[in-house]
Amino acid sequence: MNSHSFPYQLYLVISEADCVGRDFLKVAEQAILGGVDIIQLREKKISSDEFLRKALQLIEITHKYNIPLIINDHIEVTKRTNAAGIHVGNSDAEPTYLRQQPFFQNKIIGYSIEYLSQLANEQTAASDYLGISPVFRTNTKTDTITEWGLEGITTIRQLTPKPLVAIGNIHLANAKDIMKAGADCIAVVSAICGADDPEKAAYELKNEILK
Ligand code: TZP
Ligand code: MG
Repeated sequence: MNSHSFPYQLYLVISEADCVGRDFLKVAEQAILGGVDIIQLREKKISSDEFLRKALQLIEITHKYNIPLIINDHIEVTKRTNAAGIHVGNSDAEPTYLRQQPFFQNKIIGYSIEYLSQLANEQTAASDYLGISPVFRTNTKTDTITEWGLEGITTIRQLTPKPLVAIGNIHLANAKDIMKAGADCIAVVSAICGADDPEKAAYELKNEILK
């Protein structure tokens, strides 16, 4: 089922709202120059047309640098942009439903894990990577359930061979510990979008997890 390798270690999750006072496209480009390997556009509370408009702008940049663009929870925007994949949560469209559609057969499907019981379900089997959501509580997303912590990553690592993407309050000081606990990749919003210098922030994070 999972035919994708996941050769990404630093994952930027971006929205215009998280890049206050800045051009989110510039933030994305700087982040790529700093070492981000994969980007997710996660827009909430905007119309589908607006979401599509932003995704079409962002995919020009990700194409330029040959970086995959993942769309959060919006099937139409994923299809209309022919993005590299989609990320869904526990209460969004199911990976099994997506995978049966020809369009998604070779796309990257990410699936957030909020309960340990999800690991045994067919949704996990149908996805290409799992989001450990959140590893630490964060103000960026407050409607979360389990705070997995480092122990949670290690537990999940022992239960599945799927690539694990940790997200939630990850920054320079805890990034390496998260990888050591068993994550394959770290995903951040504010550590890059909220940094004075997004390129430098990405560069430092990448260096930290690779060393
Ligand atoms: N899913 C779980 S936590 C989170 C998402 C989208 C937000 C992470 O943001 P930050 O600023 O990196 O803590
Ligand atoms: Mg969702």
